[in-house]
Amino acid sequence: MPRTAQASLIWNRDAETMPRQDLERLQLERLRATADLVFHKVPFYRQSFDAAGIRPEDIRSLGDLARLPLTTKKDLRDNYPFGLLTVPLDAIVRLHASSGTTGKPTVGPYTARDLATWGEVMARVYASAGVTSRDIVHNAYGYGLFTGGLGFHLGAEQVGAAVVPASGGLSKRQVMLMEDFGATVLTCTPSYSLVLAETALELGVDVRSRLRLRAGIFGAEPWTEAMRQEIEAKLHLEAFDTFGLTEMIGPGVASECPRHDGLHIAEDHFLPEVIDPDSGAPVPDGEVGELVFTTITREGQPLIRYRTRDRIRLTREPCACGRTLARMSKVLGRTDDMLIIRGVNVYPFNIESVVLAVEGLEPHYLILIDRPKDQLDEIEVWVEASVELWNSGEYWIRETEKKLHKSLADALGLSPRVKVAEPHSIQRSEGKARRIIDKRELGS
Ligand code: DLL
Repeated sequence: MPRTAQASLIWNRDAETMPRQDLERLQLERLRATADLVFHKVPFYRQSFDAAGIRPEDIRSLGDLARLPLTTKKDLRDNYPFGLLTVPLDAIVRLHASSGTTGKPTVGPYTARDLATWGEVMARVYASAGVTSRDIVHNAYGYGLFTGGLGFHLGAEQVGAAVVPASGGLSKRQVMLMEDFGATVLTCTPSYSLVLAETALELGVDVRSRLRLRAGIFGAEPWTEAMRQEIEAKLHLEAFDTFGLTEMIGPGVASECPRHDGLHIAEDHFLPEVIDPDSGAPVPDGEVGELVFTTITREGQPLIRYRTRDRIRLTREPCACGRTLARMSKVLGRTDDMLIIRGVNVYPFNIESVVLAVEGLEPHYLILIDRPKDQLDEIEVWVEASVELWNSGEYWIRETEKKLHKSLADALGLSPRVKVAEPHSIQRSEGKARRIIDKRELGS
């Protein structure tokens, strides 16, 4: 059994356990103030409110939220870099950005008050994983423009923990520091946590006896329950899922409590909705749809009904932990990462669960999509063998390939090519893992 986190704490009991009625009253008040602010300060929003035929004073209930215009990533790009600010630049004290794979990055500007909000919501993330001033937090999220490093840094300081600003990379050194400093909490992407586990193994550092990790707070990329089990077993800690995006504030938007039954959304700051990505119509609680957020306390760059493209389910049932805040499911993929292979819809997220259920395989995999000239699309899944499987010889490797093929074919409804690859042959990532190579996009 992995070590478990300390008893969970509730950082801001008033906010996190507020009766729903009171919460909704607060949300409405803050929504109205935000709508008023953007309408009067941001030309883009004045135009889009006008086009939708709504004015801030028309918002009388939370139900009116659906009448407001949606904001998309394209709108952010069109107003790059500072077109959506509500304050003059001299009130901005920090600028983050997310590295778009194409074109300009998405900008995250903060006023001093926005930074204070970030510290508050990040403190909640740590507290719900049981982190206190007695902890040593090894923070291996990347420091820099990415919000992961500095966001987790800020929150650790807020709860009074000792934070080690390790950032990503130099994994051997990281293992040494975790051992020498006695880190009790690890924060990084789930894929990088596996790199650290693997590095410890290589160095002969026994995770159980020589490291003191108790909790890990992992996010910034999708990961399955099967991956959680792998990480908990390999690092001997309790793994918490944590969610956020640059456009909202960075990490701190939603995070798990020890029930691990959904991620509590800091709903007093970020108002969630779930919509049908095609029609834009609201989707009832419990059903999968696209997550949409409105910031209701941001000062520098508030966003109205921002389409995250993340697919989730929402529940507003109170949690056994005492929090009344709505919970989102793990991210089940993105509306833009669905692959269509020979007409079949394939979500990469589903591939991970299948891969990890096959014995002898490691949680390192790659999905390759190709369209050979004048032929149909092909999908190929490569997964690394464990050292034991690799050493057991050709026969067992082929048998495992057959099993993998059958499980994937059953789950996906099409017949992928599979390859059980040599240990350590798939490139590791220090931040967000890139597991899909779509050669169709590369025009080959
Ligand atoms: O990834 C912020 C963050 C840092 C979150 C550290 C958690 C921990 P961006 O780089 O703007 O911000 O990417 C945001 O990453 O829309 C999701 O698609 C994905 N994402 C973030 N957290 C999770 C998660 C940060 N826990 C985008 N599970 C989001 C799945 C996640 N996907």
